[in-house]
Amino acid sequence: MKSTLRLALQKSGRLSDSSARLIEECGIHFNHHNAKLKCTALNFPLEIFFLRDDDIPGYVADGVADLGIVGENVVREKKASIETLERLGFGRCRLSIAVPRGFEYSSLSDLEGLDVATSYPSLLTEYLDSKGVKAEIHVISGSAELAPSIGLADAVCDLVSTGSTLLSNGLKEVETILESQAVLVARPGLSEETQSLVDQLRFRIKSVGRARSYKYILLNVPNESIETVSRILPGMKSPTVMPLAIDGWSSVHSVVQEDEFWVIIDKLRDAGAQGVLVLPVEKMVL
Ligand code: PRT
Ligand code: ZN
Repeated sequence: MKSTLRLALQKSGRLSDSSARLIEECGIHFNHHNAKLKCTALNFPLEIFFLRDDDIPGYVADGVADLGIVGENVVREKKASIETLERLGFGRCRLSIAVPRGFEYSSLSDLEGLDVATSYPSLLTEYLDSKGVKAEIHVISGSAELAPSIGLADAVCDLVSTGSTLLSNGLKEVETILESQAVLVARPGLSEETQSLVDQLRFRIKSVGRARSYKYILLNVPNESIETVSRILPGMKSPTVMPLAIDGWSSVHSVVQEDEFWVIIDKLRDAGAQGVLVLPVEKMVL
């Protein structure tokens, strides 16, 4: 029997849409109806399981699924024997300690002997131990940020992305324990056939990831500036240069990294570039 890859995704939550979109951008199509726990991809030997994020590391470690997409925070908290294959660039957040705004905080030792509420007891204990601080950890399953206002704890340790939840609960962030994002995880010791499917999927995921950080750029330049522009826009090998229908001008095509984009644009303008168009890159394969 031909082997099928089994991938666990979050059923419904912050990672669900981006995880499903990533698989679609890998050219793998599937019909997912909300009520279903499982579906089969139409054009790749892949079965997708939809689970609670907290269960994903365990299911992958136990071999119920071969791969999973889940937050690094969950992977690290659960300590399952799984391997992180790729960081996926979405679901970014940090696990932080926060205290009430009026708390005069100068260092972690200010938490000595106090009560801290969290859903991440293992990561918090590890962090406090590594700094030699002893605090009382109260495990709660969600909404840790409410704990200080109802007298349940003196501080919290929870995920933060924009910081607005902390702000609206009168808390301030004082320590970051972990920076997290969604990751692709796998069970070690896969069969050769399954491993080869994992490699194919990883190759596609990498191509999609690379493409996301690049933009395709087209611009018109006077011929005497082609050399300068080619130095500014090295592209993958070198830019494509094509003559325009009017004399003395060329169209230059290349790719640029998004985070360098605005610096590059200023240099191109100084070199006499005009009519700059910027397009998304769908995949960057080899
Ligand atoms: O039902 P299931 O168990 O599957 O989902 P869940 O409710 O446990 O998790 P979910 O969907 O909330 O989050 C899934 C994953 O998204 C987390 O494990 C993180 O890896 C990632 N992620 C990214 C976040 C956040 N950003 C985030 N902001 N997870 C939770 N939050 C919460 C945080 O707990 C706090 O309540 O959002 C609030 C803070 O947000 P800001 O923007 O106000 O700072
Ligand atoms: Zn969860």
